[in-house]
Amino acid sequence: MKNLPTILSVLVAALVIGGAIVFGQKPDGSDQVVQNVSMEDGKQIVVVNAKGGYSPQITTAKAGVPTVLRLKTSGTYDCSSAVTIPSINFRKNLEATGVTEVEVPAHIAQGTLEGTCSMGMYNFSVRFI
Ligand SMILES: [Cu+2]
Repeated sequence: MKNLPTILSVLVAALVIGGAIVFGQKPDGSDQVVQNVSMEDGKQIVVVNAKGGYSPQITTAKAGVPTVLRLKTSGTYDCSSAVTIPSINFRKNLEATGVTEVEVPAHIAQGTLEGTCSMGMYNFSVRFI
């Protein structure tokens, strides 16, 4: 077991680096280091958190795939809970805490989908490439 200290130090390094990636996101969410795109039952799931703005602010996702935009709030009492996505005529006041799913059909999942708060001071975008 002479390699154990080496393995342990690699593990520690991985944890430190992993922690830096998870917590290294800039407050404005401009660095997309958090993996927020996944597949569920053949649909692409994009998670955007709404609280004091949107995070991540920019998401890159796959174009032409049926997509669900999952808007999550958690004690969100600021105006980022009032979401507008003009290109799909979506406008909703999200619950302060909850999950709202927005269907984005495959033919709409092209180019850039822009969302803003009702007053346009916060925004997020999903770039389908
Ligand atoms: Cu606002």
